[in-house]
Amino acid sequence: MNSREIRELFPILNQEVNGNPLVYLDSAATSQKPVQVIEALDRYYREYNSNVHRGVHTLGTRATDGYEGAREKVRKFINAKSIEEVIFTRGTTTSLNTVAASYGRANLSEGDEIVISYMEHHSNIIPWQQVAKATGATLKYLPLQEDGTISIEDARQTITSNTKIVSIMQVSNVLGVINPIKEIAQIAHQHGAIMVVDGAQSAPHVKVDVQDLDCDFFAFSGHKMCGPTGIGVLYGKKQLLENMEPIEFGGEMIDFVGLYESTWKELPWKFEGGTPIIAGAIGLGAAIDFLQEIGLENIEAHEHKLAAYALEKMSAIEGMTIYGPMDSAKRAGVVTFNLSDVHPHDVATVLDAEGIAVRAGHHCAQPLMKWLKVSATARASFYLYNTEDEIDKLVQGLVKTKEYFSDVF
Ligand code: 7TS
Repeated sequence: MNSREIRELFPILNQEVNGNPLVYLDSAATSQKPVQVIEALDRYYREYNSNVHRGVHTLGTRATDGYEGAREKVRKFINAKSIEEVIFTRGTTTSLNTVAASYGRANLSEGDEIVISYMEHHSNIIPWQQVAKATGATLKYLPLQEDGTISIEDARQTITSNTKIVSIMQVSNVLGVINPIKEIAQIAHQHGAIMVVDGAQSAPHVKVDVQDLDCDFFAFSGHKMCGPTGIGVLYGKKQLLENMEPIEFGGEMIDFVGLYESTWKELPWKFEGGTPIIAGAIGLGAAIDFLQEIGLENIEAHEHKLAAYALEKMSAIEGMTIYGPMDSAKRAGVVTFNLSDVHPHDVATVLDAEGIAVRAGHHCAQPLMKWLKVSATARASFYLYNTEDEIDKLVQGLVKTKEYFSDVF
């Protein structure tokens, strides 16, 4: 499938915004959805909407098959050993909070250390701050190199025998850098710590193999990988999940309920209290089918090409500051920048008038903004449906922005 054929599968892209063809460069916030996913959701609600795991009736069985079939698709997608290791959640945020609240609270005490990095998303910072406060553990930050990458040497220095949990993003939503998760997991394991991976920006863009990474937990969101909002995944190694307590209690997750004591279902259902996100999971399954048809290696190669093109064209604009490594091999399809003294919100507003959607702000990474010594940045992020022609439009829009605010240059 060429990129024009891929674009045609995304109906939303075929529209004008403010009188210009839409150029959607905000996929790191949420990706657009192909017809396959929209139709899978539509089919579920029109043809077999029903609750799961309870009915003998035909619709209930079809819904259960759809929901559990999606779990098997996720298992294959990340190469987990069994479906017991695949828990459906609301998204990356819920997945990381589950690990912190369940594993963290049970396994941390005073003197223990949790290691994260300066580039983490708030979802991979605050749950650890909270569990550190509750248990007396200490939160430690892996420093960044000057270009925003993590060095193995720094990981060796920061992770010690006191470290119990290391939690790092695989791909940064701001700098676009791809972190050496496999090597960091090895260091964590040498010290008896577990490795948690925030895969929100990697699962959509690079081939993920949780067994090869040898991570203990891996969290990601469906909506950033062509799936619906409200569905995500927590992968965890079976022996860890088996020893963990659920954090939500109620229907669906129980085996037996007495007046004062109850017991839980087996994995993975003990972590899925309440009516699950049935349509979401089915939609995510359709998204995975779609991504695999295109091929993750093709998506990754396409994004590297776009990132290289964008870095080259954007860095030629006078007054442009691009954050993160300039070597496109070190990054995925995210380019974060500031244009001279123009506030990033003004940059995004002028671009929006041209039909170009970028994000401006702190990108839920305030500690990283502090490290970069800025309060905010603008960010263009690419996915399989973006083209070099759209990057040309972005560059033209940025030149226009510069002219518009020429008094500040
Ligand atoms: N981790 C990373 C690395 C992310 O980029 C995001 C969302 C999350 C966690 C949280 O994911 P959620 O699906 O639970 O919300 N990142 C962004 C972003 O960069 N712009 O908007 C959301």
